[in-house]
Formats: sequence, structure tokens, C-alpha cells
Amino acid sequence: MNTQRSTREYQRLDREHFLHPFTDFKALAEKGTRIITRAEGVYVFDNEGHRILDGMAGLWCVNVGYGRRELAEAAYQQLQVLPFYNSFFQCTHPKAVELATKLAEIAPGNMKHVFFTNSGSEANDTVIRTVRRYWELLGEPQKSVIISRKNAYHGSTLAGASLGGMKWIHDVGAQPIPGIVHIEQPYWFGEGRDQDPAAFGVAVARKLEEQIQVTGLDRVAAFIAEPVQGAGGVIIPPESYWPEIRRICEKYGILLVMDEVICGFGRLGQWFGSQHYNVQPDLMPIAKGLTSGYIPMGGVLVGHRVAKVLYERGGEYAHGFTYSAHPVAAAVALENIRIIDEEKLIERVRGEISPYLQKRWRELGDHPLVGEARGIGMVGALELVKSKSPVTLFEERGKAGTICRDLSVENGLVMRAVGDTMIISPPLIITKAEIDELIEKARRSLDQTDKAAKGAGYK
Ligand code: PXG
Repeated sequence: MNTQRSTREYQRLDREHFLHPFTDFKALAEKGTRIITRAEGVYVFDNEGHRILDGMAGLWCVNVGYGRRELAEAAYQQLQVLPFYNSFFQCTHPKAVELATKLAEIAPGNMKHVFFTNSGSEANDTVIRTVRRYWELLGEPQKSVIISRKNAYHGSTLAGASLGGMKWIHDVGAQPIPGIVHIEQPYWFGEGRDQDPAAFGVAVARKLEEQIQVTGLDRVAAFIAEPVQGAGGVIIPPESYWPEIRRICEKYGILLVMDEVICGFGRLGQWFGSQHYNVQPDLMPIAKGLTSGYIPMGGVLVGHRVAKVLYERGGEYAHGFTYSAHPVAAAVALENIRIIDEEKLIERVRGEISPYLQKRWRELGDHPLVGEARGIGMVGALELVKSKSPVTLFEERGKAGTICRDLSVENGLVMRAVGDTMIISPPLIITKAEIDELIEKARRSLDQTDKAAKGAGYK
């Protein structure tokens, strides 16, 4: 095994020195971390040599799968030619120009410009500043309020977390920052299952119109939403939702921001999730699948309406990061997009692999623990319930989900739990045989969770 230290030794050093993201340090110190040492295709391997099917593509990002030598080569080549130069003082470099040009080619409609960042969170900070800059340049600085949604995830910087709608995240470090309000999410199973889905979708979209009226159109700058909520639990809006949102944004002339950090780069069977829903946003934050997670990079795609104002009005836009458009990240992103293009991964997702994944995933809906099995493109969710008919949720939320997640990893499958919602988002290159393996392991984990829940007396 190609490792330097024993698992125990890594765990001890990890506990002593490494503060992990989104982690209860005390609980983790007691349990110990899992050490992932290498990966290939759709599998990751831990320090003990266990082979685990990565149903989450890292963290919704390794779209082209692990072990791509071309991406390593692209980084290596660029590191030798130009490892770094900034793009601040009227400078640029070839890979950044090539990447911006490529993104303009694949982006929908009139999105011909991009501002580069290093992550999705920085992309969403950039969204706030760009939206406000736009209205300031138009002489309407009071139009600064951004409407977002409850249970949205837009990152973990102060601005990203503020745009997000998760109270437990707001509680760490006093957000949201001023000028952000949150409306209801289109979560039919959780919040609308007593209603017809189409009617529910329209009703929830109309919350945007109500909020515009409450805040006052003279103050509202933009609306931001993920095409499909990811971290919130793979919440897929009813088909009626996005057309109504589009209508409202057009009627009131507010900017529409679609956060493509998860949905972009093939996840929903199109380059971007907005294309699946046939909605043209003004701004699109991107990250994750842009480089398939091989190296950090994010950005904001900017449509004509905003770009025109930024260019025509002039004045310095005082915003940017040392590593904006990092040459090595740009080289990897370009190569990643080339792979997606040449291997026709998006066509493969749409025509073959997503239909198969969704068919097999929905079969899990017959399990006694599953209240709903839903999915779209290459994401899926299972709602774990105490009883199926009538649907009754567990009193103590999140416990069944945690058990199922842990069992799943023991069974050799990474599945994430958001409360009692189990979610997957595998690499786009997953094969049908690997999907069969994923489903078999998921079903086994559900069986064991059901048994454990009954044994512990809460089912
Ligand atoms: N927008 C969306 C829609 C995201 O999903 C971000 C922005 C922030 O990106 P960065 O690169 O700053 O992390 C994300 C990130 C989870 C999980 O547990 C999801 C994300 C990040 C960490 C954990 O599902 N999404």
C-alpha cells in the first residue's frame, strides 16, 4: 500500500492538528476520520484498502471520474510553462483567454463573459457585488436586496452563507449580512405533498412576487436559486416552478441568478441546469464540475444585460482574487471541458445513463423505509420515512439518515444524508454495471437501516 503511516497514526495526527469543514470536532475526535488515499474511475480507496463506490462524485464535482491522466498532464505542462501570473494589472494569459472563450461558447444564450474565482463561495460573493454594481452603475444604488430561498446552499463565506437559507449555518458567525431575504423553497415532498405538485410549484414561485411587493421593487436587485437544490437534499422543483419564476423576473425586471455550481457541466444532462429548465439567467455562478474538482476553480458567467453596463459605464470594478483565472486551474478546466465534449458525456448522460440510473433508483421507492424516490439527470434522493401510508416522518429527524449513511459506507457506497434524505450524485462516467452495484448496496443499506430502526424502537 502506498502510504506512509498507519490508519491510527493518521487519525491521531488528524485529531491533533486538522480542523475539518462542517464538522463537530469533539464527535469526530472520538470517532476518528476515514483516510482516503487514492481513487480510480468511480471508486475511492481508504487506507485499509477498502474500495468504496463514490456515489457523491467527491462532493458533487468529479464529473469525469477519478484517475484522468490528461488532467494531470494539463496541470503539469502548465506548471512548467507559466505556474502563475495575475490577471489584475492589464495582464492576461493564454489559458485564461482560451477558457473564457470556451465558456462563452458552451454557455446558453448571450452569456459571453466570465469573472474567475477559486470556488463556488467566491463566485457567489462575486454575484452579490456584481448585482449591486450593476444597479449602482444604472444610478439605482438602493436596488440592493437579493431574494434567495430557505434551505438554499450558496457557499460558506459570509456572503455565500448569507445567500444560503440554512439557519443552522447562519447561526455560526452572525449572518445573513444585510440586504438578503429568503422565501419558501419548492420542496413538494417536505412542504407540499397535500397539494397537486403543479399547483404547489406555481404557488411557491409566486412567493417571489409577494416578496418583491413586501420589500418594494425599488429595492429589489435580483433573485438567486439553484436549478435543483443540491446540499438542501436534491430538491427538484415541479415543472411549473421555473416558468413562473422566469415570468416574474421578466415582469419586474429584476436580475435572475441561477447557481450552477452543482447543476453545471452535465449533471442534469445539459451543459447547464438552466438549459434543462429552458430559462435564461443573467448571471451563473459555476465551480465544481468546471475542473471536475481536480483543482479549485470557480467563476461567474455574465450575460449581455449586465456585461453591457459594466463595459459601457466604465469605472474600476474593485473586486478580484490573487488566483482569479489561475493558469494551472484554467488549463485543467479547458482539458476537462475537452473530455466532456469529446467523450460526449452529456449526450451519454441524457440518452443512456441518466434514464438507466433514474429507472433503477426509483425501484428503491418500493422499500418499506422509502417515502419517495426521486431524481433527475445524475442526482437522486430517497426520503426515509417511519411509515409509507399515510406518509409519516420520523419524530427524531436525521437519526435514520445518519444510520443509513454509516451503513452505506460500511457496505462500500458513499451516499450522503441530509436529515432523513439520502442523496447521490455519482460521476457522469458511471457504467450500468456500476449503477447496478450502487442500487444493490443502497438497498442493502436500507434493509439494515430498517432493521436497526425497528431494533432501536423508533420505527
Ligand atoms: N453553490 C452551490 C449550489 C453549492 O452546492 C457552493 C455554491 C459553494 O461552493 P464552494 O466551492 O465554495 O464549496 C456549493 C457547494 C454538501 C456540500 O454537503 C455541498 C457543497 C459544498 C460542501 C458540502 O452537500 N456545495
